[in-house]
Amino acid sequence: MENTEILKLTIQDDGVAIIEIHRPEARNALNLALRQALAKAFEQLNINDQVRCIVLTGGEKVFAAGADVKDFTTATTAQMYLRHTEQYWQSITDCSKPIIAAVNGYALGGGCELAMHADIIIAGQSAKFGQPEVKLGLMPGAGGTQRLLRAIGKFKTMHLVLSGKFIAAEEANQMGLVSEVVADENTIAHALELAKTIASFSPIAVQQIKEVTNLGQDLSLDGALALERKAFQILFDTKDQKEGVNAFFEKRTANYTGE
Ligand code: DAK
Repeated sequence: MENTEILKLTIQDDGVAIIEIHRPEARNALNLALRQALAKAFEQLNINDQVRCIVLTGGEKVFAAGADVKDFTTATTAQMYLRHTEQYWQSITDCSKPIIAAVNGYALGGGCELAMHADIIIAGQSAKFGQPEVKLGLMPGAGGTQRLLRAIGKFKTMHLVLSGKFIAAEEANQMGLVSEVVADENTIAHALELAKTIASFSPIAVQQIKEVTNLGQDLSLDGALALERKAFQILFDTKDQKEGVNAFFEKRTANYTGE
């Protein structure tokens, strides 16, 4: 697995991979190189059978302060278009394995959007979330308006994206923007523990759950329920499903092989 100066990758024996953004001098701002490295990391981890769950973090101090605004000082519309940075975000969206964002410190702009690409967000108590693009004469461009809308509803979203204000982890938790708030020093450890638990389950069941939950939110209820039912039925053709049920009755820990 490739480690770069700005992105550290670790794959543990328990099936958990850790991606750590490391640009402390710029508060982990997401420049082009970082976005490309993130995309590559997610693509690699997605096809690595040893990896069953991914923890994405910015380390102990800051998650990410957004896009690197130095890139914005002279950029033209055509240049911004031709960068096609949506392809890098898409590599994260396309990852079939569960992603847990472990957020300490600021998750702003593209950083908040990055956290929202995860499936579960664990926030340290001092974490701060926000979409301050409006203060720069801009607006969110990597899903901020739309993912917030789906997570916290119109009025909380409008409040955040129009005011640019930062909110604390507990407020974000109450809104439904994060999954859980923990003590700052426990954020990464807690995310790793949760990832380990998820990694111990059947990877097919886990990936079906992720796929159906994500697809379902943009479908009609009837369509989404049918999708869920079909995915549920498909799992009966896996060895893991039989192993899970047998292990329950044999009062032992299931050994899921991903078949
Ligand atoms: N970009 C570049 N450098 C940044 C940065 C950023 N976003 N945030 C911080 N830095 C740099 C600072 O310039 C400073 O550099 P030096 O002066 O030391 O050289 C260093 O990091 C430390 O920053 P501060 O001195 O400001 O540190 P503080 O702890 O006092 O404050 C802060 C931390 C994160 C609250 C503050 O730095 C801040 O407000 N940063 C800017 C946050 C922001 O506005 N973020 C939104 C950026 S716009 C797209 C998709 C998405 C996007 C764009 C396009 N497409 C699909 C095309 C996303 C846009 C954005 O995220």
